[in-house]
Amino acid sequence: MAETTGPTTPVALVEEVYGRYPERVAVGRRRLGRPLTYAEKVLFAHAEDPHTIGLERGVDYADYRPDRVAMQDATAQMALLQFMTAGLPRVAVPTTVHCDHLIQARVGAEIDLKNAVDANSEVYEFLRTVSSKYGIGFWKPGSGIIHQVVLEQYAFPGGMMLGTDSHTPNAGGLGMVAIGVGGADAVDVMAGWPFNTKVPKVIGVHLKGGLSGWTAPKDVILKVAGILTVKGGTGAIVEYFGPGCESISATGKATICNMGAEIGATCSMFPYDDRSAMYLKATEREEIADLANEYARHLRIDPEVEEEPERFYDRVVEIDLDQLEPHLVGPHTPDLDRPVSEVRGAAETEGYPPEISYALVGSCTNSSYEDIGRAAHVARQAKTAGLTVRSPLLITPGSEQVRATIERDGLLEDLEAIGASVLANACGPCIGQWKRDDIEMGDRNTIVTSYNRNFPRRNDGNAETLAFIGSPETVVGMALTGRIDVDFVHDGVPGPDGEAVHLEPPVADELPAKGFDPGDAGFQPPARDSGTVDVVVHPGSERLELLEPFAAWNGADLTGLRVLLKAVGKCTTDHISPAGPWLRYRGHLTNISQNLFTGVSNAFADGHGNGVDTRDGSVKPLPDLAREYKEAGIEWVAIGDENYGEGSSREHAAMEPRYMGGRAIIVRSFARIHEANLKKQGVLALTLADPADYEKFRADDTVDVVGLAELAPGKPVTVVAHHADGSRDEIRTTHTMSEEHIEWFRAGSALNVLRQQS
Ligand code: MIC
Ligand code: SF4
Repeated sequence: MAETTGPTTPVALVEEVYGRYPERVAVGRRRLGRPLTYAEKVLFAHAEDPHTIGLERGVDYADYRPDRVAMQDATAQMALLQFMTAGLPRVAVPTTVHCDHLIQARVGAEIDLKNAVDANSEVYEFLRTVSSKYGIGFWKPGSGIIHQVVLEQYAFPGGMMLGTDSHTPNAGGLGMVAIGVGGADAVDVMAGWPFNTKVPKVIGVHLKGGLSGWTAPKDVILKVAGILTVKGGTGAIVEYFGPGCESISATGKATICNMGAEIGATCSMFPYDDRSAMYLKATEREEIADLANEYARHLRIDPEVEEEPERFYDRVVEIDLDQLEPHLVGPHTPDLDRPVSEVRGAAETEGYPPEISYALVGSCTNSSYEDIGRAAHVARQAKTAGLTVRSPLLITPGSEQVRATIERDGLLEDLEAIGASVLANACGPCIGQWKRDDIEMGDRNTIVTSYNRNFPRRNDGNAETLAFIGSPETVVGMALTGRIDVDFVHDGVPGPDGEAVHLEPPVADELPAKGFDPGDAGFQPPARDSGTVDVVVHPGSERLELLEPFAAWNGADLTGLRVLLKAVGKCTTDHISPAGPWLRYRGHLTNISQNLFTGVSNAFADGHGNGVDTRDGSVKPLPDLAREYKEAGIEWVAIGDENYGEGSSREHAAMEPRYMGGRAIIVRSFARIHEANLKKQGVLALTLADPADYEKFRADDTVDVVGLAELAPGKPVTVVAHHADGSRDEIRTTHTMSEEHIEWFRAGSALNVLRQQS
């Protein structure tokens, strides 16, 4: 049991983990009869039992023991409300909470932070006390974005962690298996249970050559996203290898791993190298670097794998960094990739508004010292040439440590000198926490960001905002031209006198020469005596609500279910349970359920978020329809398309349907975290055996899900759609439920099982 959770990973923990490597890696090699990828070594080192753990990648389920758990404020509320009901005294593994998602960008860092503290005081107080009581470390608002803080303080090569945020894989930049999960998965581990998941496949990305010029780490992942697409990484760990790795800083590697979430990967990771050691030293973890050096041969792939990658990876992708150009992806999806040099043509053909209304640098994926340094180098050159930004430029530093350091080193000043504004150390516009006054809802406009997501409505709630993603230096270059149809890399930036100004490729220190300035760090350790801490959830609160258990399965087949909706095309968690203003209700299931499916395009009703009440044919907002069905005791299913639930780890997207009477979600394919979240909440997550059967569901069907008494791993489930004209279709679906997952369905949710057993 964890003593207590501190502000950094104790060396003893790392030592204990490394101590297991030699024997466990040997067991892995022996059992598999072959050399190992790096991901496999980390997984064997964290297996519940390396001698019996399932071996078949993409097939077997396995139990792992992660070293730590991290949660951000928007997901921690629901996770901790669940943990509280388990009746346990303390968390069983080191765990931290980070306050970053609830800060709205409006005026600038200081005022925005103060406003957030006022506006969210009830939630912050809940998170602070609940953390203190259960042995969890608490990072207060303003301390930074979870993934940056984790990289700076907690990540270590060869470790394994879970985080209730899909960009948790950021820590893969330091060689960690860091997996984004829903709150219920985190609750298991905090409760002392293993993390159960399918043994991941392993995709190898072979990096040849080296990064240089305008090409940044971001461009590597934008390219990979273009190759693998938003579902190409599903069920797989993406492991980078080859000589190109050493040309990328640790924080650059983290950028690449962070955005691996956008291709659906379980996580991404880089091998341990000198750049990792440098980063560990710069962040005052020299002892961990020394230990990692001692175990270095385990913290990378076996040499045989490097020689013949095709034999050992499920798929190999090759990227020649010498040839890689700066890229820009979007709009609306992170896998629509183009070199910056081709954006002009695309803007003309596709009719994207060429003027950039805003340029934004930062977010958990691109806000390191090096990122800001490269952006600042571009800014300095621009200033010398007499340029200022032609589009407003907003900067969000990733952590208080980065902010204090870039301020001390004058980098913020460089950016401000060309007209940039600095926002609080938080997610801000990346998660729709952005109050823009320059446009009306519905105005079509273009923004460029160095963020990781660009789904419609994501940043400002406006479906007509087209968001493009590039590296920080690309975003600053574009802010200078103010247009996406100017190739600033090759053609330069129009200068004050009309002559083109040619900017030199950015150069910056990857780590601060004078060391990091911690700033006002903001860590609060948990109480030693939890008995002294009261956790208050006010009964009438609109922000927090204690959870009632979902009802257990009554043993009968599900019959007469209505089809609440049939989602057409992309249906991300931002469509199912949008963020932005709704982040306010992340601790209140009843209130947040009023956003259910509001972003979805439904085959049966026009616009977004509408559905047909099959009782009288009227069209109404989906949350209202779901609530009316619930009140009338009518249960329902939702039908989805490919990669349903892509995006966030927010389990609200699974809890809300469950709470509102949804019993099954039937789709062409699922995104990993969302499928796991549905199963945890006792919702049947069913995949159409024949994707064409999607067409068979009609608005006025009633649906049965039959044979549930014989529900078994690997056994298809029959869904019967009864059409209004009296005809019917029997549709075969598959599922990924193990015995344990079936138990959750029967009990009503995984939490109900935990409650019974604890
Ligand atoms: C996101 O980037 O979408 C978020 C907001 O960080 C989410 C978590 C959440 O919805 O709270 C994620 O990526 O998991
Ligand atoms: Fe925050 Fe955006 Fe990163 Fe999500 S992707 S953790 S919202 S900065």
